[in-house]
Amino acid sequence: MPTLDRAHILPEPELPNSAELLAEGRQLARTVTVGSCPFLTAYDVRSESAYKRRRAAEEQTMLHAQIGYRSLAKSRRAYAEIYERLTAAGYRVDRYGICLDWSMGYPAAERAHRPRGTGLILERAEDFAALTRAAPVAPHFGDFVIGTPAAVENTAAALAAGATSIGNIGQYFTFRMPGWGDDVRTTAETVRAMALCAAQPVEILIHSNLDDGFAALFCDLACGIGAVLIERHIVEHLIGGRVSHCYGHTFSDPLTRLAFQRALARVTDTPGSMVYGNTTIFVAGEVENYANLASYLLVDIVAQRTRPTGHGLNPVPVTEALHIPEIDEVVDAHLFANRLIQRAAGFEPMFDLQAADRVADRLVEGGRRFRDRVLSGLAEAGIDVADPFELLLALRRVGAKRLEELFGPGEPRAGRLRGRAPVVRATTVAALEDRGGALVASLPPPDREAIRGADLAVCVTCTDVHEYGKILVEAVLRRLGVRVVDAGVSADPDAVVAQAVAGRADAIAVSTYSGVALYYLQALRREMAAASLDLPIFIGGKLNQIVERAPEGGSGAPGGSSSRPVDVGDRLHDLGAVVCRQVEDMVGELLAMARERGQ
Ligand code: B12
Repeated sequence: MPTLDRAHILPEPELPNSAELLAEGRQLARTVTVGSCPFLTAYDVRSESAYKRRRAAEEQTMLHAQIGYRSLAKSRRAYAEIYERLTAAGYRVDRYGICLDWSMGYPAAERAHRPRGTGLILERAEDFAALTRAAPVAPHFGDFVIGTPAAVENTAAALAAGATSIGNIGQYFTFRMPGWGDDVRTTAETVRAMALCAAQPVEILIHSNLDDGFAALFCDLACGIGAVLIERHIVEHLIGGRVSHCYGHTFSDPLTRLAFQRALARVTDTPGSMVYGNTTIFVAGEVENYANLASYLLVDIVAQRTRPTGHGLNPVPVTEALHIPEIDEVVDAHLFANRLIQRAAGFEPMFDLQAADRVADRLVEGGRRFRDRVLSGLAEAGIDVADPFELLLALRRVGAKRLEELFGPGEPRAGRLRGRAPVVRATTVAALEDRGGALVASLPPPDREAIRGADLAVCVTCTDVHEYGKILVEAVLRRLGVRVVDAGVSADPDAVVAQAVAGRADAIAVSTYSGVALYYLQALRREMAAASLDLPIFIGGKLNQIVERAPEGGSGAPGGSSSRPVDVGDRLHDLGAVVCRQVEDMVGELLAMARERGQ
């Protein structure tokens, strides 16, 4: 396998200087400081980490609710109402994860004409404080603040609003906003923003959701612990801040979920931000989702009781897979969680913590090996791994898959995912591969052979960080003998068209989840017309968008003021796309194409 080379990773003759970026961030800390907010006042603490340490010492289980609606008024109502209703029921919500829209990552001055997703947009710095003023609950600005081109301005607004937990380093590594290609600026702003946090007189938790970052894509869970160690190296050793980790979305196996928490406790003593709900196991049925909720929360409750790490636990509303949960649904999930915490009191003796610790041993050992190999491999390639800017940008550009292939701690094994036997198998990517295999195996053999014999090629892409739909589609195509032309992740339509042309694709497959389905398809159609390319388009995922009013002149730019996204499947169909609610819909079309070719 070819090794890494600086000339390919960082070809720019000149890059921003880390020492200057750090100095600028520190300088800014003279004027930008942590403002007051009801949470800090009510609990008489200077930061959330002090609160977390206190609660952990009292052996209290903390809870995290995720909120963020397009409308600020509704988000403020949620901030107040969830707190009031849980307090009235005799319970407590410790923190709110404020789910900003991804378009908040564009610098404010450039936001007006950019696309938008489905989340909360705070137009002015005062809006951050208007939200945190609404109740004595710790504000956690965990998305699209640090790690984006708007990192400094958003971090300053979050600090001034009294937030002392701000993220997200995980997103820095994987997220790219549509039309934004300047990763040098994104990285420079990220380093400045982290220096601004590190220079505060109170402890700021620089949050990283591992699942938002590389961890969701690693096939070896030990690489997730490796990512924690690499991020500690950057944030704590090179920048002087404190990094606080979140995991959970993709941790579906109870034993490894528990083991990961215990491994994390061994490699860092900074309080964790939250353990995210296991969202990837949620299905359409609300009743079934109560079982899903209980299955992962019980593990998390026992984990915190037996080894408190300061994380808030996140009960995911049972409607999460269907829509952005309403206020009532968030309250219900928290009532459920509080009751479960009470009922879980007698469960600890039934857990085999030694079994979890044996897995944790392997995670920690493998994670350390991964960190060491990544850092020495990058150093050999000519990257200065003591320079936070260089190291961040190099990691982002090399990406999770290649890092794991080159430096994963597992033994090399031909034919395995990433070419290695994992130290501890991560469930998600492997499960998608298995699902793809099962789907193909279930097809009638003549259909499989017809597609196999047709020599088809499909250009596959996804519009945002959600990559699982793409991985599943690729797994199915590969097993059907269809050549995959990979147009990458978070790819802009012009790049997809270029890739489809270069790879002589017979169709384009788009997976999309970020609430821009219509906008994206319209842009893709324009690019295809410009390149005189006429191919079938398969589109699947979360096919919705906030549409303010019927788009005029066919521009389709996403609207702003209405609050809920709507399904745009019919409109995608009218634009000539094959709307795929499941992968089988694409397979049927491929079969028709294959038969046509065979005639
Ligand atoms: C996993 C997940 C994540 C992971 C993604 C990991 C990764 N690297 O891929 C992580 C944690 C990173 C994530 C992040 C976010 N997420 Co998310 N995420 C999900 C989740 C739980 C599952 C989506 C998924 O991957 N499913 C797996 C696929 C294989 O299954 P499926 O969706 O059922 O798809 C089927 C078909 O649609 C089809 N299919 C899919 N694509 C295609 C394409 C083609 C061509 C074909 C033929 C078929 C096809 O295949 C499947 C089988 O039939 C959904 C909620 C849900 N349960 O759907 C939210 C969800 C998609 N996320 C959401 C949001 C808002 C976000 C964030 C913006 C939140 C935030 N503010 O931070 C961030 C994104 C930014 C970032 N960098 O962090 C929202 C989207 C809202 C909307 N559009 O209305 C959802 C719906 C959650 C919610 N209820 O609010 N997320």
